[in-house]
Amino acid sequence: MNTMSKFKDAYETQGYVLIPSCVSDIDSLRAASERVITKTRSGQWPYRRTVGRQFPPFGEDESDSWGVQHVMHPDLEEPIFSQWYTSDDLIDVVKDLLECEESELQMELFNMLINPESHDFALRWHRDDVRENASEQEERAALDVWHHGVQWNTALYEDACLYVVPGSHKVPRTPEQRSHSYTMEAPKNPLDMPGSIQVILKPAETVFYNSNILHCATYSRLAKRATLHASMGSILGGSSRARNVLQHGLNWMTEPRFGAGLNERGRGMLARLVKMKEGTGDVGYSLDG
Ligand SMILES: O=C(O)CCC(=O)C(=O)O
Ligand SMILES: [Fe+2]
Repeated sequence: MNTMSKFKDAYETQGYVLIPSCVSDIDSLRAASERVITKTRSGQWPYRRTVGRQFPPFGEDESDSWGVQHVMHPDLEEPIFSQWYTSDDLIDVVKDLLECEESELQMELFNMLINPESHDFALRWHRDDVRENASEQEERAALDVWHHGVQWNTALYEDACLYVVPGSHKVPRTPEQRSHSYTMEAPKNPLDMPGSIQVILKPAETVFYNSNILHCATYSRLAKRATLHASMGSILGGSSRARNVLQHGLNWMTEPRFGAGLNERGRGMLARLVKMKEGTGDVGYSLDG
């Protein structure tokens, strides 16, 4: 079995896979990240994830941030992010994991997850697009559908924030797992969840995952985090990606100046996203809180 088919096998059976080599220029990505983090923490960049809100829509009041939204936005003037998002380093992996052609890939989210500065924070156990109060039947129906998107975290510094339950992307929760994920509260100890593991990424490592894997995360104000957090989908899923992606507010991507700054591959991927967006009404939000 070649390396990529081993990765793909792990991704399919476990719902996640660690890949060491999707970043060739970590220094430039780190430098751009530092500039963007500074803008976010100083209030110059309004699109951020605020402490106290786990899922979109994120509030504006809290001053502490645990994420920077829309790092490819032209107002940030950091073209390295879209260059990397459309690079062979990533596209080759994503195509294989999604089992699609490059001409079917659609541009989606690209955010960054950072440590809050003055509060510890955490996300409860969840699947990104299935509510915690879904019945076993509803959960099974949602998980049985082939997932036409992949999400990833690429660590620019060591990152031990994320926890997952391997294999849970395909099966409903056991009653015990349900009791740990029915609450809106973040867990005191994530490893109390039956079957859970902590995902530890070394700098430049990436975890690709099915965002409907059962997962949670904890954020310490004392552990530096700058982790690129992105997703890509394939058009084969029709509008099945719409809510997951569009709830983050992507109107800025339809401005001509964004497309003008992309390479040809990026413009094709963007055009496919815009087409999906045009065919979709109000998507609402996947999760509360
Ligand atoms: O912090 C992380 O790595 C996970 C974030 C997450 O699960 C989410 O934004 O839904
Ligand atoms: Fe999530």
